[in-house]
Amino acid sequence: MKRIDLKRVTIVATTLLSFASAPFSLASTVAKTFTVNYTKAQDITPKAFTVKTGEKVRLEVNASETGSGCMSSIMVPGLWNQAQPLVKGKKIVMEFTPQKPGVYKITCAMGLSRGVINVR
Ligand SMILES: [Cu+2]
Repeated sequence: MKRIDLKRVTIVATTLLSFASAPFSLASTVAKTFTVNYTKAQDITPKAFTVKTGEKVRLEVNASETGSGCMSSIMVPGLWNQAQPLVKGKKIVMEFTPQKPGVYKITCAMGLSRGVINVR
């Protein structure tokens, strides 16, 4: 019969435990959640937000209609750089933590402005 290496078992158990607890201790919590609605006629509403530097923000976009043409995607250059397509019934979730104060535009993929996020 093989002898169980207790030291090794302890190391494995400790490693597993640290992985298990990591998502709770490392993930920062969302300080503010904003929900906006998208329609073709009104684009996004509301269109202006104020947040604090260093606080994690969650921006949820509910698309009531599927976007078409130029404004059919959404992004926040400098805060969320990957354009997301606006698709009816789908919720887009963007989470970011602004590091520098300033005025960040909410845009389409080409950079046309449709709203702002003021970071104080
Ligand atoms: Cu565009």
